[in-house]
Amino acid sequence: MKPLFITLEGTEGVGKTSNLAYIKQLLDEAKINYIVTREPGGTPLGEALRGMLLSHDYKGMSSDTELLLMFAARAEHVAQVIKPALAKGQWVLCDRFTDATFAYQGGGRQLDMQRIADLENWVLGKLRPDLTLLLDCPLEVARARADNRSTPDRFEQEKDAFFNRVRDVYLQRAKVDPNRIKVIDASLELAKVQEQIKAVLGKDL
Ligand code: Z5A
Repeated sequence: MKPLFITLEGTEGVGKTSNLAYIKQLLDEAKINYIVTREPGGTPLGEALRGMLLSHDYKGMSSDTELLLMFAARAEHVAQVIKPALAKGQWVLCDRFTDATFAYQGGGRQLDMQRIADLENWVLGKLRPDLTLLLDCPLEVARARADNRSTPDRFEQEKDAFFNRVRDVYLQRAKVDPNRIKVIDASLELAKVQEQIKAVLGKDL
């Protein structure tokens, strides 16, 4: 079977980390050989860039710089981790990928979507996720969950309007590409969210 490249997306606090553990369990049960990784990050250089991207030390970072750092981290990640894993037959489970750039830098920061698409083509070539699980829930629900956690990072301090634009772009992308992007209602209790994930992933396991 062709190894799958699966990504997990959604606004902050929507439950990606919580559900990643469940997806790993499903893949283990199906005896799939896989790696788990994340963006921004996934390589030593990518993790260093992640530190800069999330840090309040760079509060005034321009949106173009932010976009280019996301893609610099991604270029390294794709070359060093994602493509080699897929070539070895390993599935790749990635916490956020390029849909996040369209949503956060395109929607949130309102950068030109075509410019992001050009960078996507340049950095990824033909590589695209096979399946994207978009965990979606209203902002108030995700915010209430995220608010229980530690100090907000540079993105988490953005205002509601920013996150509403992020969510809108994610949902628009799912509408345009429903075969790849599966919307999961993440406002429900965890067990119900997991049922939906199993229903989607079950087809490939
Ligand atoms: N970013 C970007 O701008 N452009 C890009 O191209 C990329 C990323 C790739 C870091 O991402 C930031 O990078 C991100 C976008 C930007 N910033 N933001 N915002 P990240 O993925 O590392 O950060 P995050 O979105 O804040 O994810 P997170 O902190 O890992 O949150 P989460 O994984 O979605 O949520 P969680 O930790 O699993 O759950 C939050 C809480 O809710 C926790 O207490 C859970 O126990 C609880 N929870 C989860 N599910 C449920 C349900 N169903 N019911 C009740 N409670 C629940």
